[in-house]
Amino acid sequence: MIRILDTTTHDDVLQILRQRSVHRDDQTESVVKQIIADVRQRGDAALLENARRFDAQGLESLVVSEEEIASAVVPAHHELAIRTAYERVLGFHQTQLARITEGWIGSKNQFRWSKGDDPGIGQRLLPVSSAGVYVPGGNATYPSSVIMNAAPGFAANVSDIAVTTPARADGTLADSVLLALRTVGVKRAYKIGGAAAIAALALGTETIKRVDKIVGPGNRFVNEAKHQLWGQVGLDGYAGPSEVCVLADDAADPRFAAADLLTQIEHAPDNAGFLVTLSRAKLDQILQEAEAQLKGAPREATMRQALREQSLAIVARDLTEALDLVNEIAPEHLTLAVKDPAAAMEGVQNAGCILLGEQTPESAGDFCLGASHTLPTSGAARWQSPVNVLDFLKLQSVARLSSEALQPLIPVIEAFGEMEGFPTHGFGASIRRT
Ligand code: HSO
Ligand code: ZN
Repeated sequence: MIRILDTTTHDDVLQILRQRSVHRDDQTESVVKQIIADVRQRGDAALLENARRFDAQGLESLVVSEEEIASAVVPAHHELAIRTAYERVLGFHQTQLARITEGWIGSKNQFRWSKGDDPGIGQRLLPVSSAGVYVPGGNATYPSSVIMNAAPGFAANVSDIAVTTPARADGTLADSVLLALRTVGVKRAYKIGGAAAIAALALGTETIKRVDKIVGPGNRFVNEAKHQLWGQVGLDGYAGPSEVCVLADDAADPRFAAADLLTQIEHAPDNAGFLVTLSRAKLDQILQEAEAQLKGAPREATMRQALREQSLAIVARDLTEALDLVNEIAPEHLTLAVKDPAAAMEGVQNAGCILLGEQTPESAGDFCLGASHTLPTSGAARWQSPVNVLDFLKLQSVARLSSEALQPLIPVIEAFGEMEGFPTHGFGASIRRT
């Protein structure tokens, strides 16, 4: 059911893993190009047409009304879960902001540090004015994604956060999504999905004010739209189909390892599970257990397809080689089901979220640990971070020199002016010589 690789052919395995990359194709590219051009030209009319075609035939308005948000009702335990997750995610990112700005001057939405007399030479850190959050819809409902993308933005003190998400076929949003919007405190929300939503947030329409930064996971259309709108708006990076890599040594409990492997491929058939073990016997045990857990699961067909088409199981010779493979995979989620997970983590260079030990289920990361579940996928963990407060903040460089501080720099500026053939640059300094 899953392709099994053996690292006696180490280089071949590496070659297979290195083929992983962000998905792009010509057809998606041209469809998305048209959608963006249409939104640019016709604004709301294009959005409504798009939403009626793909999501809700009878959709009347793109706007999620205040009444809709205010009147959402969910069972008490769902409400408690949403509140718990929100508080944990907000708290996690508020702590991150406090850590980052320790020793800086200022608070809330203006921080700065400088070397020399204030302001001297230093940096300012401030939130972007507005952000847009994309929440996927389609074959699932994602209240958690409202929390995981908007709460870090509020923790960064962005005052204007807009959310877009596709409506259901009857034109409504799920109560759980509405309640998440209410809990997090989102004031602007729109019923539009896919590439059109990203175009609307980036370019603005009559109804949707454009934002400075967009975050949130999405399908290939969403990611292609982000790619094409680069330079028009700030973007978080690539967060596509979900993945998990479970690294299990011989002591790992196969029931837990199998459960974590299957969790992530429940989303869609293009999701991937990677299993790396240190022996064939452990690999077989875990796969046998996975088979048992799969049988009769509500999304069994999806999971089987993901296992067959996207997933890999690999037997490594030892932990060092296993960690090498993990770093090649650069998985979105990494479960370390090994005797000493903290020591193993020291060898992990590339992974979006590392889940240590047997009592840290992958799904805790998806829903309520505190860190955002919007993570780099498809190998982007080599360079990209999870969504976090820094996505909503920007730095400015600031400088104020005194005459004494400037004087020794004048020959430097003049010299560069000479080297680069820009005498006027040099003169800007020479004119201030005392
Ligand atoms: N696994 C997804 C997040 C998610 N799972 C939302 C369930 N709902 C990306 O980390
Ligand atoms: Zn998930």
